[in-house]
Amino acid sequence: QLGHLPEHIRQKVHNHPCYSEQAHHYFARMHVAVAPACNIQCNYCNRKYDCANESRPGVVSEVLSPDQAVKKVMAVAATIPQMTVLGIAGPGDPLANPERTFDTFRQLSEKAPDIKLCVSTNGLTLPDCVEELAKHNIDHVTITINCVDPDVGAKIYPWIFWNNRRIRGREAAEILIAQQQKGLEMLAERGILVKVNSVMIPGVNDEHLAEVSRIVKAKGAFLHNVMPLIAEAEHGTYYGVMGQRGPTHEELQKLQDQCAGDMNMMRHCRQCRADAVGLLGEDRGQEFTLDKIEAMD
Ligand code: CLF
Ligand code: SF4
Repeated sequence: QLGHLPEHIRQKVHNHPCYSEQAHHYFARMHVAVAPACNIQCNYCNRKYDCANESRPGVVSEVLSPDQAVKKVMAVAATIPQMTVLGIAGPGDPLANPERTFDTFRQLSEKAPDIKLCVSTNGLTLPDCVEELAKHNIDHVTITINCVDPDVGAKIYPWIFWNNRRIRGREAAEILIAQQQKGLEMLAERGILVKVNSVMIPGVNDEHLAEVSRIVKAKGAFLHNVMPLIAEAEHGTYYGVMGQRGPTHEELQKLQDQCAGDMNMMRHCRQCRADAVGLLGEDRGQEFTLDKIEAMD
């Protein structure tokens, strides 16, 4: 599966469980939930739970300080040798909490230089963070891009918080889309691998995502991950006042197949929690709660 990739890219993905389908059978990732705040509102997010752009919604992760997070990573690394990747994916937006996120990355790049660092973002402040991401040798960035058309975006994002004020409607979507696309171009230019996550929302962006896929590919994204909206009361998610449903398995697969003609598609995403630990689909987080880590000292 990886044979066709140039050697320098193969090196970056061969042990990353999300970027290589093959790797996910053997290598594990962990997330640390150091990023509570968010700078946008997605209609499908009710804020009480983990960021639904990347993490499994409907669960609440225990927020850690950067110091606690580093302690946890060191404890997990000592217990699970297959753990190759540390990701920050919530519970809010990692780049809306830059001090906490970059303090964690800085400490880890010093204490555990062999662990790959990974981050997932809605992209609003991404262009301002590219320099800093490159400084910490971050090779893998996920941007959640649900649209490239502000009219579609206005149905997904009621507002963004931008330059100290709240901006609503089409204007908000326009700014968010421009920032996401600029961030993607800047990362691609530096050779940082970009995965694009899109949340498929039937009746809102389902017919638009094939175009999103073409555009992000043209701008140098490495991988596209179309994820289903999980719109169930028990997951704490909802779709505004529209009562939007999630796609069926068949609808999701059809769209993934449609995009696959143009783009590498990720099909093994498990929509993990913001504090997930272990192989994809496995969650060993309960073995590494803070009280247990403190007790390991
Ligand atoms: Fe985490 Fe995301 Fe990095 Fe992977 S998860 S920050 S790229 S290390 Fe992976 Fe989980 Fe899907 Fe995310 S299976 S939700 S794609
Ligand atoms: Fe919620 Fe994530 Fe959207 Fe922020 S980016 S509103 S945390 S789903």
